Amino acid sequence: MTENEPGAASDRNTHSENGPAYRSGFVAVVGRPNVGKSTLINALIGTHVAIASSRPETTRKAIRGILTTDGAQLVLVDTPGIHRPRTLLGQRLNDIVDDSLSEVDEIAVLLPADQEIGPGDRRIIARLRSQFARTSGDGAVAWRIPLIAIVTKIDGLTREQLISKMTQIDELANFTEIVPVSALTGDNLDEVRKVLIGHMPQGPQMYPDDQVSEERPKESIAELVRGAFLEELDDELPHSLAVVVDSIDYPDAGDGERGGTGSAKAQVAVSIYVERDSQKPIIIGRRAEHLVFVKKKLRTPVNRIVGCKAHLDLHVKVAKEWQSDPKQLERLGF
Ligand SMILES: Nc1nc2c(ncn2[C@@H]2O[C@H](COP(=O)(O)OP(=O)(O)OP(=O)(O)O)[C@@H](O)[C@H]2O)c(=O)[nH]1
Ligand SMILES: [Mg+2]
Repeated sequence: MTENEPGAASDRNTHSENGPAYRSGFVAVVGRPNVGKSTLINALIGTHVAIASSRPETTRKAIRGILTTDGAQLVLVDTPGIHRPRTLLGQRLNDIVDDSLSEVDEIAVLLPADQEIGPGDRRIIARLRSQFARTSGDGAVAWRIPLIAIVTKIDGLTREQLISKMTQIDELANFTEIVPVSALTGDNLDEVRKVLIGHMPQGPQMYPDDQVSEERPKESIAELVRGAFLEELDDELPHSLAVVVDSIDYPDAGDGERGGTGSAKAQVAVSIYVERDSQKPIIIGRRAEHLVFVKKKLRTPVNRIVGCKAHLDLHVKVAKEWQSDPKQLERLGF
């Protein structure tokens, strides 16, 4: 049997003596702002790894969520929504998407069922074409890695509407596969997992079974705090927020044992930056009500991340016009 004999290579790639081989790799999850990327990743993994909100441009970093099944491990890379940037921050966010596309095994393009396909979607496809399309000798265009279209938010659509949507998406590009889903109701989530795993190359398990994210404690807590404020504040202000966890001070081993129940707490120092002085009181709220709400809401998840009881110390600060200032952006981690 030669290397080139039909079937030989593919058999070796997908099966071992003990059944199907383990598959693993990276999936970039891309799409316009607000199409449901972060919500879908949380639903696929079954736990909260990325913040999601009704406001566009919620995600600002390539958060890596880890989905582990019996036969595969996928690293789902959440990305900021691709959009026309209005600020330096916007440009940086688009750059983050470019970076996260550079070394992936598969791309999931999300298109929302409740909106028409628009110029934003076409721009994204054009960009992916320039980077990932390959024209073969006979002029046919193929993708260098699988490009899966995921039709999100299908709850609320009739069957006819969904079929028509799938047809339009099929005409948008020659996707490797198109799969509809509702992250809200869980409808077809299993199929999305199956499709994404099915197109992964063979590879080893990279993370322990119970690890759901690659974020470090400081990063996870900063995102949780920003997410809680996004939820609590109902105007344009959330866009002006940047959150940095400056330090986590763990109690000494001796302190934790005092009284037998671990009365000493870890101290988590958090800076919340706004763009202007006038925004500070809005973030803090009357009688500090927003700070109190956020601390209360995050008590349990922060304790879990830190690994013991923790006290969140929230400081609201001003970083003048940070979204357009290269120095400030760098300081804030962009
Ligand atoms: N009806 C419905 N709403 C959804 C679904 N998935 C997400 N949403 C809502 O869509 C909004 C945006 O969700 P996100 O997951 O934050 O979207 P995103 O694409 O990550 O947004 P950016 O990070 O800003 O690019 C939120 O209000 C979600 O609740 C779904 O399956 N059905
Ligand atoms: Mg997001």
